[in-house]
Amino acid sequence: MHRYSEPLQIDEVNLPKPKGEEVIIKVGAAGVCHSDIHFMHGEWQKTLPVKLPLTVGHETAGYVEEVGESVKGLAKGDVVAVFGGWGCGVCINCKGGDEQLCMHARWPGLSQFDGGYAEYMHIPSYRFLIRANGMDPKMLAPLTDAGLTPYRAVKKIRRMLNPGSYTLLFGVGGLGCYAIQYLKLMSPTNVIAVVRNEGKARLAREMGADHVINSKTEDVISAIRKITENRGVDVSLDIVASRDTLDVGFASLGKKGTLVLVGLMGETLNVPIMQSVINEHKVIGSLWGNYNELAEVIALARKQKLKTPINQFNLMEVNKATETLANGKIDGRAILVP
Ligand code: FEH
Ligand code: ZN
Ligand code: ZN
Repeated sequence: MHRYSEPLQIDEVNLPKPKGEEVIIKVGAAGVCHSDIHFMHGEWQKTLPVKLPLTVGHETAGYVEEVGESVKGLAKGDVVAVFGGWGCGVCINCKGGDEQLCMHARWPGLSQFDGGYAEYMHIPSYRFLIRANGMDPKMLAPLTDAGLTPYRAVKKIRRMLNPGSYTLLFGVGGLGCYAIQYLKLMSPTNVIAVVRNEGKARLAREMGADHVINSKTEDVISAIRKITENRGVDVSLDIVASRDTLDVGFASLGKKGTLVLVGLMGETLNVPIMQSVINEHKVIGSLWGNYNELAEVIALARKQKLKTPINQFNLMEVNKATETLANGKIDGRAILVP
């Protein structure tokens, strides 16, 4: 990435020799995330200031290529998932196990560290890798972000759910496909997925949604009222978080309902004070996931419990992949394979 809002360039760049805890991996697959699109368009220059050029990509898996002399437990050829929440290891959040919330976060592909849109990737420490021999990097890479992010969010709210509860989901893209599966695997809730076209409706049903509402052909709020017999939903899990999904999601919350913010499309949330106080609403932000949660997601996938709908592009087609995603034409998760 040389300049914001311009196509990415394919460059030959130097690869450092790994020393100490460092590892070089051969990239097997790199997922393409909506956050990459926001980032590449310069929408986050203030929040995530970086010096360009930079290699993008924070959702990577591959094979150990070369290790530094202090690396433990990894050997050339091992299949590894890259935990992308690279933290300092010593701040209160890192020590608390939530490295993705590090006070000095150094996320690959979103900070001064080059990411996975490449043939090889330099990992500053083997502590950021999870060995997953026997798994295919093409299925593993999406788990490190699209799979991990909704997993953390569902873990935050699953104890609020019971067999009669309803969970509203906005966004049946890469993350939403996993969100539906986790909600059905980890809770007894009824999932209502809101989609914008028949392709996503089919995908939502395939992933296990109990109800699907097409916002292009139905009034979402009245459809939710009908499904929940006017009780409203217990949770609105918003993987999009745009102005209209937030407004509809909030309007659909029942008594003691919880809005979970995961998506980054919008900028602000309008909270109707009276409605939120008398109904005791909660709003929870959820960011990415931590190292242990990624290990749990990989364990789930290893037991073949997760479907991973992927769209494979060759690394050289990176601009076609990012454009297809930006135009909303990817069902599931797009991955780049060198
Ligand atoms: C990227 C940048 C900022 C916030 C969140 C993200 C996610 O895509 C990481 O999963
Ligand atoms: Zn992401
Ligand atoms: Zn830290």
